[in-house]
Amino acid sequence: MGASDFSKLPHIGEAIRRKEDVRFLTGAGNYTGDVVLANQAHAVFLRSPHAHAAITSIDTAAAKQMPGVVGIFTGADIDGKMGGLPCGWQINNPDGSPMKEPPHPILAIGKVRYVGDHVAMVVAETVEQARNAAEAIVVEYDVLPAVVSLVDAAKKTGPAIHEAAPDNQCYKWTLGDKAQVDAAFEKAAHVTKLDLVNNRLIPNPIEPRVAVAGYNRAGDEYVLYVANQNPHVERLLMTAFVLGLPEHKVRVIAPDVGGGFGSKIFLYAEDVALTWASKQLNRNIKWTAERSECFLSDAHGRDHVSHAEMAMDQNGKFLAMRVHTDANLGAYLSTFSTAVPTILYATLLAGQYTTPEIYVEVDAWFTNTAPVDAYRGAGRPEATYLLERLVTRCGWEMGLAQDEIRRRNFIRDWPYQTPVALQYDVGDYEACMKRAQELAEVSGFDARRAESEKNGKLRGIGYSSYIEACGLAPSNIAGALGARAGLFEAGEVRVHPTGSVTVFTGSHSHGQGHETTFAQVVAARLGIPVENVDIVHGDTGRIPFGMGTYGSRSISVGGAAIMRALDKIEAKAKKIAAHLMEASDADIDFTGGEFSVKGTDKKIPFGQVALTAYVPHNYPLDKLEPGLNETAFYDPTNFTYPAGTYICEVEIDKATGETRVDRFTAVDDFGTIINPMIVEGQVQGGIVQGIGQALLENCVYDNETGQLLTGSFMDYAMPRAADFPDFRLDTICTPCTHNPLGTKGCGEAGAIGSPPAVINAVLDALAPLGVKDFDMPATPARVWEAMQRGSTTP
Ligand code: MCN
Repeated sequence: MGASDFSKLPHIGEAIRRKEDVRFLTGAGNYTGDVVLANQAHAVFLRSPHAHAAITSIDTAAAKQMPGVVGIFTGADIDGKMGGLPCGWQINNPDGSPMKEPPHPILAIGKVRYVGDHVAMVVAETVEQARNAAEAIVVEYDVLPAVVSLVDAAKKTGPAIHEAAPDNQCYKWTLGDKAQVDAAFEKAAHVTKLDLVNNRLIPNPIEPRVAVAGYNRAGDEYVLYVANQNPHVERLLMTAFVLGLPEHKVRVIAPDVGGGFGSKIFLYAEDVALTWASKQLNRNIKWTAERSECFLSDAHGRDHVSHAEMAMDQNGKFLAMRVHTDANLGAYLSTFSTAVPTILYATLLAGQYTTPEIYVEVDAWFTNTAPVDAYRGAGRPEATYLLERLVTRCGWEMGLAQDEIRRRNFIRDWPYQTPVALQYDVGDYEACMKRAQELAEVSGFDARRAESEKNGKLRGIGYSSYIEACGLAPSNIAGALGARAGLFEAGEVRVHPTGSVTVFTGSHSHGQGHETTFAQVVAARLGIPVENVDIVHGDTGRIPFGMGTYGSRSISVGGAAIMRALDKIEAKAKKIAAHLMEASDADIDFTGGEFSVKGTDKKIPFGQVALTAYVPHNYPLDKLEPGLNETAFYDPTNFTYPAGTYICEVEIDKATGETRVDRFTAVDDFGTIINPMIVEGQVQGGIVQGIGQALLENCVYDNETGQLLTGSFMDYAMPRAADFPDFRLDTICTPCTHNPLGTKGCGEAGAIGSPPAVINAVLDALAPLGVKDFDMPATPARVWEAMQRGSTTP
């Protein structure tokens, strides 16, 4: 079935309430924290108090004698018994040499490299006993100078964090033709330059990381319950790269998960240590991160310092762009860390514009900070922030309004091959911006600004026209760009004899509502009620295979795999229907849940075919197997390219610098929409996270000691509902041309598009004071300080 026919089916585009919410809202969710295994012990991790130190000795003797202690493990106990945590993406330097890939031990061996690094694991009968014993471990450290900030790392003067990377550089990576870009700059009528920082963020999902590992001696089998976004990948990495176990001996279950935002994609040391120790101690073991451990040791996000330049002709038409970015990878390579500032970032720097030449250079550095990896948007927010700040500044310098500079450079022909490796299939950027301007009531802005002025406030308006590559998959593209695994998705559709359906998907839902939207897809195709479809996810023991959820890929890749399985179901069901109605397979139509014979009034319902599949009394069994159960894998040919224009209006208190978002408008193109209510929720959540980065959130380490200064919610400000106006949201639709649903991902758009809209608005408000530059977050203190320094900024 083609995307166009699919979009017209009942249930598609219907704002059905989330099926899963009944269980979540009535306290019936089943999270890893709810899992209690028999004979369960508890683990606590002793973490490094230093950013960089040699471990001179560890004495666990007294701790081992503490009440309730079952076992204590240090780096020495695991050394040689397992591998380190793997990195899933290979990046090469311009000369073809591979990136530096130092070992990432499960428990520190000889040295600690960030505050929070794992020094020992204590297992005891209770959490309190484990904590007491951890405090009794005596560790002697020889404290070393630390390299904390990106700026310091890039100077290459700091102490080496890893032997394998003596100058702390992991890789240099380039994209584009430097000579051609430089030549284009020579011919430019005007060059706009911009320095900017993309602030470091801490993910903070509501549910902390948590895991329960179990070992069954009878079958020499393991089970790991874990708050994770991609259980099959977790199992693959853990068994193949770290523990050397046969994959089928480990079952990974990610039950209900209370948010991840990317931070639960990765294989973490705790998951491996627990699984391994469960066999050593022949005990089931549970670990739950405390909130302060989440701050210290969940992989952080962003942390770029960049310089960007745009060359233009006299009309503001973009001729070429040049970008240099320093990216912080933290102390070790987390699972997807190396792909974030490269493939997921630089390839999006064309944005919505026809810039013919782009050259990007990325230097990636190790520092004595927590590992940095994908966080909602992963590389694409960093690209959008840079580009949309730069474009707005180009407009200001050329005397062009924010919409005009964009309009003059929008891509209008599809498919469009960018100079940075991607081919956009379809879009309508002008229509998005036009609708956003209507919804934002842009024409009334001057009057609103005058009104604000009367009240002692500055008002500014900011635009951001983002694009993202999501539906992260195409294995052929990802493989060519360095992925060490395929990025397809799998799905199984099991039609039961009574006509109800269970779907097993490799996608994982941790807040995105898959149990509803995937059921809508299946119900629409089979013409059955949505209630008759159950979605199973997050269990390697029940689902054929899966690559999990990230990069807004689930509906477009996981949903498409289910569509493929449904194609097979339909083909087989038609054979059964043909047999029942004594017609030929080719004469059978299937619409609205009924099979009919073309040109006749013969018809039978789907339920009758489902029953017959399992009661095949008069079947030609030599030609048709019983059962109606199909599995499919789907690997798309391209990414999907959602895009949109966001318009933000802020009001700034002149006396205090307090910035309030007064209006926020977002118009997105997600192609065909399965459930507009769920999509709206996704967009709202993303915008809140993006505005959080722009106004409030900032991860700060002490630059000397490497101590995390924003290690609690007292110091790390999360956005709250009261910080926001009602958002003005709408969508346009240009269906994706290459997946059978016509969908484009929506799960990250809000977080990608919103930060530059907010900061462009802040700068617009501050422009009368001469402020030209500003880095996130726009806290009152920073805005006030910018107002004081005014035109002294570069
Ligand atoms: N959808 C739709 N029509 C479309 C596109 C999507 O109805 N055209 C629906 C989908 O069926 C799905 C939801 O919207 O129910 C999101 O779909 P999609 O864009 O495919 O994104 P994923 O399901 O793959 O989710 C991943 C994305 C990412 S990468 C992050 S990070 C993120 C996000 O989703 N983390 C979240 N949203 C989150 N929401 C919650 N509550 N918690 C998180 O941790």
